[in-house]
Formats: sequence, structure tokens, C-alpha cells
Amino acid sequence: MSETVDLPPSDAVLGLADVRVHTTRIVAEMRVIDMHTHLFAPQFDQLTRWGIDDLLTYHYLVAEAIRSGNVRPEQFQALPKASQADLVWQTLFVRNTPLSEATRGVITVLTALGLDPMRRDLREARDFFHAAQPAEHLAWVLARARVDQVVMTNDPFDARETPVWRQRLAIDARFRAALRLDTLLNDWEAARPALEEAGHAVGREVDDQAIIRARRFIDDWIVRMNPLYLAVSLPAEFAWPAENPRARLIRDVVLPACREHRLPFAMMIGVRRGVNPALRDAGDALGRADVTAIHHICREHPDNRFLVTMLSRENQHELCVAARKFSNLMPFGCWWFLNNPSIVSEITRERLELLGTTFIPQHSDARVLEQLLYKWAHARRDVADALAEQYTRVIDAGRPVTTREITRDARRLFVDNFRQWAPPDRATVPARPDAGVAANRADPR
Ligand code: FIX
Ligand code: ZN
Repeated sequence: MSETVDLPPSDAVLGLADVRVHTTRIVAEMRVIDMHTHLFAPQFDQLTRWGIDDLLTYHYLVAEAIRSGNVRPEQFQALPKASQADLVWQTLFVRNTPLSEATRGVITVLTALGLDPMRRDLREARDFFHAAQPAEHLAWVLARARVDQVVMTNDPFDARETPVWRQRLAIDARFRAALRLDTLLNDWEAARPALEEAGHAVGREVDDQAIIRARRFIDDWIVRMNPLYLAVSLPAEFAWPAENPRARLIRDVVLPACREHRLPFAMMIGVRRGVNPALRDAGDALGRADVTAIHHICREHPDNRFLVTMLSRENQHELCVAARKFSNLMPFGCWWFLNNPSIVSEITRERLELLGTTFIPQHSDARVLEQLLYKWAHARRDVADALAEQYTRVIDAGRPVTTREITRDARRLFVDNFRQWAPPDRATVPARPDAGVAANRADPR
């Protein structure tokens, strides 16, 4: 962990009476890196999502609207997007009070934009977004959310995305890539056509030749995207060590590539995809995973850095303890179903108590631009409360804290820990022909 963080110039010694208000202010003002989103830079025109219809058809809200409104998923999906948004608005905001975190988020967004959240229809909101200039609006949202950099989720198997990368356009510097490997690691059969199209044809088995070719594919995409990290989401059943195609690909392709390119590997563990396929995007759930897999992978690969988030609340304490044992492990975020104030508060407190400031408290996972306005506002409040409580305990124990220390701590949590794990200007290691073979030979594990 970094030990040389500059302290800001102004300083004030704080006691019990004022520590909370200063912590809240400092955390609210801190400019952050959003290290995992599903947002896209403007160059990915087809994939950018913003505005009221996208906000209201977010899959978190779709699941709630179908449940609350007693609509069949097929009926809902057959509607055009604007009608789906109307139905969600009527169901969750007019006929019901927006109590859930996802609905409260929409209220925070509308309020931030100066729109009236009590309207019975979406006319005012639609007019507002119709008049907005996309470039100015993007700049305004990022400034208001105090997000300096947004990390995208970039899928080299997504045919809507890959043509943009191949055009070698200059990507808006406020957005950085994360190379997402779910298809490669979780669905080899679906990965094969893309590998073949990229000139790295592979068979049905993950054999020695497949390892070499998958590595070339990854090297090509690392050069093309210049990502900050490689990432995968994994099921609750994820085990390590294991003898299966995924484990072989992680061990012989992904981890050697991460070492050579000096990139961390993000594992997002605990998702159960498609438990209700009729709900499509909204149909995923979660399961409790086995944290010993993380112990083993971190211990076997001390030269790899791991960013890990887990989806089950029941895994959070074990993940903290694992991070105490392995300094190549960085827990991050309160992912998806955990991103609710009660759970964010609990997890952040647990992490502060066990890890000090050596974790990344939150990412937004935003899919729609304006969600940054609520996800960050809500997270800052919960993290500030947890921090303030911890400072209060330190003061109670007999040591005051200063505003410079609080600023340093908040910067570590929201910026420096990620920067340290994924430096923006990593010296790029040029991809060598057959780098995968060499790396695999040198690392027979
Ligand atoms: O796998 C992921 O990155 C998940 O965050 C998403 O797939 C999920 O649908 C989501 O949006 C959660 O917030
Ligand atoms: Zn995500």
C-alpha cells in the first residue's frame, strides 16, 4: 500500500462536535474515479444511454415494475421503449411511493436536473432531455456528480462495440476501457466465432493451441483498448484451483497476460445469470461463493494484482479477512443488489474496521449517464457516515483527527487505491509474437 500521500495545505483539528460535518463535506466534494460502469464514451454512439426513457427502463426498475404492476414480462417487452418508461413511471412513481433504492435514485436525478418528481406524466422530463445538447449535458453530469474519470466495460465479443475500436478513433479521455472477458471465460462455444474472425481459429476444446491463440487475441485487444484492467463476472460456484476450461484460460492466458502487461484482474463473483430468463437483463440473481477460491488464487499468483467484488452480502466479511491476508487483493464496490444504503453502510463499516483505507468503497455500475447523479450522491452519504463514525471512535479513544487527514483518507478510498492498482500511464509492454507460449512455459502452474 502507498505510504506517501500528500496532505492538503489547509488543516483543522477536529473534535467530536465537528468531525461529522467536515467528513460529510470532504467526501461530498471529493472528485472520484468511477472504476466500473456500463457507460460509453461518445464515440460509441450506438451504445450511449441517457435521458428519461433509458433511466426508467433500467433493468433494476423493470424488475420492480413487472412485480408491482402485475404485468407479464413478454407484455412489457413487446412495448416500445417510451411506453415501457410510461408504464414504469405510472406503476412505481404515481400509483406507488418510490421507496426502493432504484426508484429513490430516479427522484434524486430528477431533482438534480431541476425537474418536478411529482408530475403524473413524463412530458416535462421528455422536453428537458429533448432540448439538451449531448456534449454539454455529459460535461454537466460529470461535473455535478464530481466524477473525473469513468471506466467503461468493453467487450471484445460485442459486435456493436468492436467496429468502433477497429476504427482507432480517439476516445474521449474522460472515459477509460476495461477489457471484459465474460464470453471468453464463461462461454467458450460463443467465444470461438470471434476468435476465428480475428484470425485465431480454435477448436471445441481449450487445448494448448487454443491457449496460444486466446492469448494472442487478448494481447491484440489490450493494445487496441489500452484498458485499465481485465475483468470477468463469475458464478457463485467459482472454484480455485479447478480443472475446467475457465480455470485453464485464467491460469494460462489471463493471469500471464495481466503480469506481462502489468494490469490487474478484476473478478466479480457470485452472480447467478438468468434465474428467470423471461425477465432478460432483469432476470439475474446471486449466490454465496466460496472465498477459499480467492485465498488460493491470490496465494498462487503473488505477482498478479486482483480487484475483487462479491455479490452476496454473506461473503463480505470473509472477503475483508482475505484482503488482510493478501496484499495483492483489493476489495471494491458494493455491487448491484448490495448497492442499498443499509448494506453499503454495513459493508463500508466492516471494511473500515478490518482494512482501514485499503479498499475501494464504491463504483456506480451506471448504465445510463444520469444515474451517476444518484449513485454517487447516495454512496458518498453512506460512506461519509461510516467514516465519520469511525473518526468519532478514534476521537473517543483520545486522538483528534484533522481535515487534512480526512481529505487524504477520502482521496485514498475514492482515487488513489484504484490509481495505485491500475495506473493511468502504465508503461505498455509490447505484445510479442507467441508471448502467451513463452509466459506459459515460464509459468507451469
Ligand atoms: O456483470 C456486471 O458487470 C453487472 O454489473 C451487470 O451485468 C448487471 O446487469 C448490472 O448492471 C448491475 O448493476
Ligand atoms: Zn457491472
